[in-house]
Amino acid sequence: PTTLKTYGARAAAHPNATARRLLETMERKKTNLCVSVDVTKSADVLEVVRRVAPAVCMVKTHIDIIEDFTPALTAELARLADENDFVIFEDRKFADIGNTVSLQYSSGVHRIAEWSHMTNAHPLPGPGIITGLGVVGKPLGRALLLLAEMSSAGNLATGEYTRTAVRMAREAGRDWVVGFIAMGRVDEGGDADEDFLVLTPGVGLVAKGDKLGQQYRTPREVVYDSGCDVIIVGRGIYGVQGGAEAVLAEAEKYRAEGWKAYEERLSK
Ligand code: 5FU
Repeated sequence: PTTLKTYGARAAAHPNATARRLLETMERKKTNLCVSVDVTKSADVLEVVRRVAPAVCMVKTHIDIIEDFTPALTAELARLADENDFVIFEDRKFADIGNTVSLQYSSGVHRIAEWSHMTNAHPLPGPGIITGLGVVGKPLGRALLLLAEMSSAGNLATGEYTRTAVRMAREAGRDWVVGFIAMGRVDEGGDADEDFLVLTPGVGLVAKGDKLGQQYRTPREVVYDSGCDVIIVGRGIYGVQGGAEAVLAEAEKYRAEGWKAYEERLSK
């Protein structure tokens, strides 16, 4: 199964350029940590990203929360990604018909497809959402994730919905849909050479949740027990007390925990 293969071996066999880049970076930097930079000023985003860069394989953005957005921000993020060897994931959660999402992905103020290596979509509207985003993203070598599950209490992405999301990903092909937002290995039972990435938010070493339904598990629970590939951590890292120094130290703590859990999983 996928969970017993190294990130490096998976990189070598992957048909999608962005998935390959991510898996190679994970192997090279020994990190399965993605930091979610959910702050609302451009300078603060860049400050967090510069701090955590050595510890991450990926930086996740919500570009629509930035109050002072200009294209200089995304240009600088793209530059930092190349300089520091990480992948950018805009957590856009597209959820409309194919024609609309292709416009939302390519156009508007944010022009997401220009700078974000990876993005994600809800399978809710049906396969047209995958095709519509693919018209824009495939020629650029981008990658798409489907939200098969969510971390928040009471969410509706369960059971048959989750199974249908996995079926939609298989039908779309791994050269475009490279994996899932999920809480575990939703892709069990696939072909031997199938390789989906599972990226998992709701990760924290201290808090168990927030007041708005977020639910946290530890890196070990996510990577070792549940077989996920990438841990996504937001407030647990950028929200830590103690300023900029403490942010990198905290990121390094999550990186070490996530990597240890991965290494132990390989010899399960
Ligand atoms: F798809 C999902 C999900 O199911 N749960 C999430 O928490 C995405 N997220 C995102 O991960 C959410 O929008 C935040 O950007 C991030 C988690 O942040 P936290 O501060 O670690 O709770």
